[in-house]
Amino acid sequence: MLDNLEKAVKKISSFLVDLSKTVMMIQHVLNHHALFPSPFLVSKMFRGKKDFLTKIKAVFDISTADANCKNYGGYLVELDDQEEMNFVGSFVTRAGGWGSYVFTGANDLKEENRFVQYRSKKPLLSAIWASGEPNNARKREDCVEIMAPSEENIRHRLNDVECDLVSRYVCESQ
Ligand SMILES: [Ca+2]
Ligand SMILES: [Ca+2]
Repeated sequence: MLDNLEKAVKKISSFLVDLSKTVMMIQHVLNHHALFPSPFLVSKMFRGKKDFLTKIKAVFDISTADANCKNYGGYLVELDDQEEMNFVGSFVTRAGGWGSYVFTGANDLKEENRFVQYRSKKPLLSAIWASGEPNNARKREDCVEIMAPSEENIRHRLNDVECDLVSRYVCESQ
């Protein structure tokens, strides 16, 4: 009786493995099919990876955004240093993406003022904040945008902002 049950469980789990492989294959085909154009613009290579910028602006939702990145083989961008910020910033400029907020994977949703990356949970090591940031304005700023250089900040900088703003976001490939 138990033996049979064990066999049945084994059969079902191997079936599930096959099924998830099939689903992944279908997902891959759909992602690369001309009928379903990619929602992202793709950068050149940087440190062996590419960055993707969403083509359209929409209300940001960090878990949905990261899941969309995952569908295309990536995760919400983790800006580790100024050089990477400059690369992503120039890519956004070339893509004409500054008409809205441009979100990264950094956030302090779990614990106020402890900024970590969404996927890796790594703390922001060299968080390069804009002057006066992060300021958690109105006590509601738990997500992080990259900003274009300005008079105040001569290089690309980070700023904490509210999470549900109309925005674009950037993914980086695995
Ligand atoms: Ca905050
Ligand atoms: Ca802020």
